[in-house]
Amino acid sequence: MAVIVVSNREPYAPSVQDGRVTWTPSIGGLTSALDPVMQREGGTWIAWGEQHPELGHADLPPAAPRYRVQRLALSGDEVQRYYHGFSNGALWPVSHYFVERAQFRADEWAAYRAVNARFAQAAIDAYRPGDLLWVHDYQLALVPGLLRAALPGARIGFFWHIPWPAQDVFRTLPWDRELLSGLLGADLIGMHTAAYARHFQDACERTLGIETGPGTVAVDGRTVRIEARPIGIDVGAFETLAAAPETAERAGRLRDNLRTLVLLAVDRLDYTKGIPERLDAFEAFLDAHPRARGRVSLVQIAVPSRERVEAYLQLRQQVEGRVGRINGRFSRDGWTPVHYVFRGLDREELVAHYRAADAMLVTPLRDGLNLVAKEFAASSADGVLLLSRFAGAAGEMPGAIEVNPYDRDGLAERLLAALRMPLEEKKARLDGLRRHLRDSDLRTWTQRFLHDLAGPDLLPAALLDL
Ligand code: ADQ
Repeated sequence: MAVIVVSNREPYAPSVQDGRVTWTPSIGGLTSALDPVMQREGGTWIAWGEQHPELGHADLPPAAPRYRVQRLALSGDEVQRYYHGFSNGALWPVSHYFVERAQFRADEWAAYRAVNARFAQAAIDAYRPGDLLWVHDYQLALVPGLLRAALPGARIGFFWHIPWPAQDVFRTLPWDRELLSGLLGADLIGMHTAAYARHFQDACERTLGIETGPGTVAVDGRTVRIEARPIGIDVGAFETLAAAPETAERAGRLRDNLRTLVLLAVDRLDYTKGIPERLDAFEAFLDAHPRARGRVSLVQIAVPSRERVEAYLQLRQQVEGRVGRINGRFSRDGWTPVHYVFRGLDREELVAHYRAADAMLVTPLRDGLNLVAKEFAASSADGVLLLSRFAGAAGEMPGAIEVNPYDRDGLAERLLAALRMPLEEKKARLDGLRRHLRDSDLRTWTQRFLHDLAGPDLLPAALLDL
């Protein structure tokens, strides 16, 4: 028995120099969650080979291969319509409640269907009876249905990493029935929160007219389970890195350079993350509290994302415009209020930033979960987490200060409260957050999902002691 993972993004990305190929782990939650399982279990990971698609497959990890990555080469047209088009131009905005940004185009929907069929076929080719199939995320919603049609007895799991919106928003999608039916090919569907799972069941009842029970949907004589299973992080890895002397040194250097209290924000540059709104709140804070000028700085790290989509180009201009305006208005005596970094950081640098921050601003307008909030809580020694009530993680993290990203002045006041919080309270809040993070660690999350998908009889022994 083996595990077959199907995801849009691949776990390692290749680079080629002088004819030699180097594979580097991809940044993000999915690789760190699933790579250890694949290394234990062996199997196949099917993904889009974005860079060097001519490398059709790879046995990974490079030093001691344990599983195969089957890389699909997508044509420029497929990437444009399936990925930038339907996935990121329709399904992403609707799922995050940005209906007015969504564009519904029949040709993009057709490409989405065709590419989903290609992913499904690759999984069917790799499948051997008894294997577990685990499909990920909104780019591949039709894959479970296609797998079910070809492999009626297979065990198929699906995890949806972004919000599932309320039914009145979901039904703006012209192809709502097809998407739901596709997902219902799975045996077990995981979402980050109970509210998303409820919305999904609502959609099954109201769009498809299907009967649902507590956490279940009955379809074609099968029972599909819908469950809230918020993803965890590798708490141990973050704690170890956070405690390393080199990290303390780096964090110290960052603080020495800034010589102020440090507010930190780390996001993909995405309109769902509330970056312009956060900058506006910081400006309101500086306007309202002249004594903070020269004493507080905001470090905004933004990873470039989806740069071929027009909305993301506009967002970049909005963000850079605001950074320029705030710095133009307030900089003085060698103090710059906003430090803007437009690139990804490696793990060591990232944790040093978490360590250096007095307060972390995680203020998305909408977010499936938000891993940055968890990573900060695992890494910080005495910082405060401000967390948007619209992030899926908010329900799990009562030790954070809850904020409303739409309330500029309210957010500005919360910033002040965070910076004034007594040390004992900060530590007590972080302790509470860490206890929760350890109980719902990434490995537990992965293990439980596969355990419940396989059922006790089929469960491979190696999964028990991951
Ligand atoms: P994302 O929208 O990408 O994920 P998030 O959950 O915050 O959002 O994960 C981002 C990851 O990238 C984190 O591990 C973070 O450390 C890393 N990252 C972000 N900025 C970085 C930077 N500048 N440099 C280096 N690393 C950076 C989607 C959903 C989320 C959901 C996850 C997991 O949108 O809601 O939490 O999947 O399911």
